[in-house]
Amino acid sequence: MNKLLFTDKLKELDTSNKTTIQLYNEISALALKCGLAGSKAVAGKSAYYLSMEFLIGRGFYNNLMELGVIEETRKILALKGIDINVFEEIEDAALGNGGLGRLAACFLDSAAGLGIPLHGYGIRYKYGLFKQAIENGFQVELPDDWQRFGDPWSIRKESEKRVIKFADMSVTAVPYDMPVFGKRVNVLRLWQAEGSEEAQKISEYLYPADDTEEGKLLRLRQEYFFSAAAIGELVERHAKKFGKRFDNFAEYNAVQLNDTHPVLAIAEFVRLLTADYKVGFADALKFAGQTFSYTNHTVMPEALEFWGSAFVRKILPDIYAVLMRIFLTQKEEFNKLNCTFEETAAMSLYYSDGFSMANLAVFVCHTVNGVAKLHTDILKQNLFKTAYKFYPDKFQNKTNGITQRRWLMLCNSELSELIDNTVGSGWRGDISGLSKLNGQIDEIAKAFKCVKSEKKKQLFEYISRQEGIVIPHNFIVYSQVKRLHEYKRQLMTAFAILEIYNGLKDGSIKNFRPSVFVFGAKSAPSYKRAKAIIKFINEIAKSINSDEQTNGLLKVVFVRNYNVSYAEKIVAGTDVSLQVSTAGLEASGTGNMKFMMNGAVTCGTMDGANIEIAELAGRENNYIFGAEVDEIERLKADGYDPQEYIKMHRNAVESLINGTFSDGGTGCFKDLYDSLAVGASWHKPDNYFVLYDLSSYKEALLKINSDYGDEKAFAVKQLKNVANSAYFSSDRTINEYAADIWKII
Ligand code: 26Q
Repeated sequence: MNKLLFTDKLKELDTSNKTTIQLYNEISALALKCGLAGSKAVAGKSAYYLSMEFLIGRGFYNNLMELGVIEETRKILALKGIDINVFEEIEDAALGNGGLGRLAACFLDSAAGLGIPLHGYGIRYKYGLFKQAIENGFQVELPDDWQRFGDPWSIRKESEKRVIKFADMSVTAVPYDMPVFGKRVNVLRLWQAEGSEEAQKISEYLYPADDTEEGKLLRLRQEYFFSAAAIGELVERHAKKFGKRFDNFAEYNAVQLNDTHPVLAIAEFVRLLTADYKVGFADALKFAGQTFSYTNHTVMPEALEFWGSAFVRKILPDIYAVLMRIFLTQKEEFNKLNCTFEETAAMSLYYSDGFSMANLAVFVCHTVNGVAKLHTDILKQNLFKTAYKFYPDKFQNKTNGITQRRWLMLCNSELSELIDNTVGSGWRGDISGLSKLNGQIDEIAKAFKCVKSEKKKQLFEYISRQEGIVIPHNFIVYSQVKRLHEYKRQLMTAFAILEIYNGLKDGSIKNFRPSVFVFGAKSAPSYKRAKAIIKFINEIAKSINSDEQTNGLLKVVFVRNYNVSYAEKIVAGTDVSLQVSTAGLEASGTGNMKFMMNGAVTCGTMDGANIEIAELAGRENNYIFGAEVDEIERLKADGYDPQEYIKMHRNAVESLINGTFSDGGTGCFKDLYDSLAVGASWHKPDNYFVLYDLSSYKEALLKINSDYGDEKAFAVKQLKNVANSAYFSSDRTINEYAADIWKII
């Protein structure tokens, strides 16, 4: 990057009479040009991250920071009378649903930062994750037309387009490259579908993590479309260099499959090698095994991709044939291994007349990883138990991480400066330096408190502008921001708030310090109960916020359209991070890490990475409550009956059906009530143990509230979290992938 060239050009830029969008496009284009100046290709091995989602967030500030010119840009623009913050009106690209997509973005950032050649492959959706409006307390979805501001960070590579063939149509895949800046410049290559109207539909919109059958065919097309484009390109590039020799393919290419969504890439690789390059089937499958590795991100059965065989045969007959052939190979191998009938069934890629993408991935890939210690253990003991018995060496843990560049340096420059002033700025280059803070915590507790107050003030100002809710500066901030799902238990937080509110009203809770609960969450559009929970929280917020007897003590905010940019503000301005999933169900969580790094204590269950957070920052510096995995298993085995808990929490639970809150006549609150009391669809009553954990949750929240009274001691707890958060940098995670899975460092 030629910084001087950039700043000179920026100084020369005529900014008069230009709209914010014009300026945004011009400055971005300039930075892009300067940023690309130093990029170079690698001669050796590269890794490729195939993902249906990249939740990159706003590129402008992050890219300027990575290029090392954000401060100069701020100053130069200020001289021209422009506040750099005006570009916040440019919305961020939300090409992902949640954790899995954001992780992909953090990984790309870390790899570039570390100088590791890792490139992303995905889909350039015309519409990203829907924008969320709240009308009368209900979620309403609006299209996210993110390209309407232009897309100055992408470069269309017309000459590198490819044709992807389905039985009933051909589609052109046109690559758009987004550079990822750091020690080296890597590329996120997103494919756009072009051709007939039908063809264009393939990259029209992102699936909003739904578990419905609707539109499944289009999703299958999406998955094949981008996997085939990526694999086609890698294979062709290799063939150009080495002729028809593929025994060395894995010496140059490592392909990471981000969950089951891109797993068809394996079949496409085998199809290509056998059909176009005359490689024998067994060899092609062997080379695939050397090349591919698979990450599992969820144990929820409805999120594991399973394709009906008629579906696949109809639009991808050659892929169908390859899958069947891999299935035969599996059967032979399982016979040799003397697997029982049950064991064979458990590992088969083909059953119930369909294909399990998870079983295909586990069979072929050289490595399978979970995303937190507990999650990997669950994969070994439950989901992939049989495969673990026969192929134990395939399994690894890679606890997730987050990039400290976006999630600390960019979103919390005040805390970053305090760290600089305390231990020097070495941590900016090597995050492990954060741990030096451990020796100085007492000394900086007061200064930390000031930083937190400042970040809370900024958050409150933003919330007041966006949501029209005013929060006084002294409020403790408890936040639960993540996708809305029953297993994440936002409903449990809602009930806990109601009980605290009732306790304040009837005087049973005394000495309560003013607190605000901040929620941010999108629900999949067709997930009825999740949408009902959003309405319920909004009804509670309306009623509590307008109660003058208590609203000096308790407030509830449901922020609209929670996204990466909102998250940057919330993680910095939060005191207490709520991570309360049913034990065993949250694979890792990554929001928990962002909050920790910004000095929030975790109020959470022993689930996902919470366990590792509590281990590293000290259980005494966090608030762990609720049933652990063993206990949940036992409850399930013994037949859990929530009736006695419904009685115990009657006031809160019955507010769903006794008219305290209105669901606008939809009956959706009654559905929620039924899901707790009698079960719903294929769920047992209180399937996620909301009522079982509610009492201990409320106690934990009240304990935090009381501990907060000792300001110094509480700041020390928060700082202990900051000081021990380096492990959760995605730099550490990516180094582990690069060394243990891709073997490129
Ligand atoms: C499946 C079928 C049809 C349509 C959509 C989907 C689908 C889409 C997205 C299924 C799952 C997802 C996303 C899963 C996800 O985000 N998992 C999260 O991954 C994070 C990163 O590893 C973890 O931290 C979270 O715990 C995990 O929930």
